[in-house]
Amino acid sequence: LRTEASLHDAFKNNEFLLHFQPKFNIKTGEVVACEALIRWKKEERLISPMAFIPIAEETGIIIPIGRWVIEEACKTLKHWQRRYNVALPIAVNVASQQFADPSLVPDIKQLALRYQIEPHLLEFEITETSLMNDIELAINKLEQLKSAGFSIAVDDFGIGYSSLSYLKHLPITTMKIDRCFVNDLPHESPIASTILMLGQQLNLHIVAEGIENEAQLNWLKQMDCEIGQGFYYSQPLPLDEFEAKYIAPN
Ligand code: G
Ligand code: G
Ligand code: MN
Ligand code: NA
Repeated sequence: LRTEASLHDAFKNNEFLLHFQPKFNIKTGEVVACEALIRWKKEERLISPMAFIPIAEETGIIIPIGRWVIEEACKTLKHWQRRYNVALPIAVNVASQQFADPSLVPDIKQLALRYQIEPHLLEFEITETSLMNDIELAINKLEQLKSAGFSIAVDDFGIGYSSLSYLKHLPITTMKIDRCFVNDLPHESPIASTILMLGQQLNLHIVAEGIENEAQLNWLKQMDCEIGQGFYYSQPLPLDEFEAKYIAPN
């Protein structure tokens, strides 16, 4: 039962973990970053965030869980640096309610300081809808994060209700094209190509998410889309598998 009480227990009992999905430079095929994705390990079974993040948001427990995700990402960055001398950026997802929390920015700065993380190695993925809830507040928070050196991606771009006129005022570094538009490629391409052009004009890094086949990848490559992520490249992987494949391959 995924109630608030069971989420509290899961948190207390350390039942959450992160999987990592690589992001690739589409042109060169190199791994350039990764996204951390939370999982709940309950009696040897992995529960998808789709089954508990909405409840965590409703009940507010998303705040400590989200903070745990950021701290875990910091620990992982530190571990990669110390053990392998590798600096691969990690992106974490920030829920709407977490983004609205006044302690988010100070918490992030404190964690980065405590773990001595170069801020550009941490990226925050925030959905278009969270940003548009309160645009003035969003601009203010993003400015604090960006001036401290963190990277910011608009997640699931194109499916929210973002007003294009505000986009240029948002201090973001990256735009992630929602996977539903990638899914339509290569035959149905007007939205993907429009988002790509928009991102290129705004000088943003662009990530196409949800790449599942070669035809989609080829279309994106031909359109000079910079970064790709999806099952065609790799599923999200447990830390040890991710490290063996992408951090310290031999
Ligand atoms: O990992 P998966 O593809 O099953 O994720 C499903 C959804 O859960 C996605 O929308 C993803 O953004 C979200 N999600 C995954 N990990 C986190 C997390 O740590 N925090 C938040 N807020 N959402 C997450
Ligand atoms: O919303 P967000 O972009 O954070 O979504 C991350 C989710 O997308 C994770 O649940 C991850 O498992 C999923 N995902 C990653 N690559 C693919 C893909 O190629 N196809 C589909 N359908 N989902 C994907
Ligand atoms: Mn994401
Ligand atoms: Na997304």
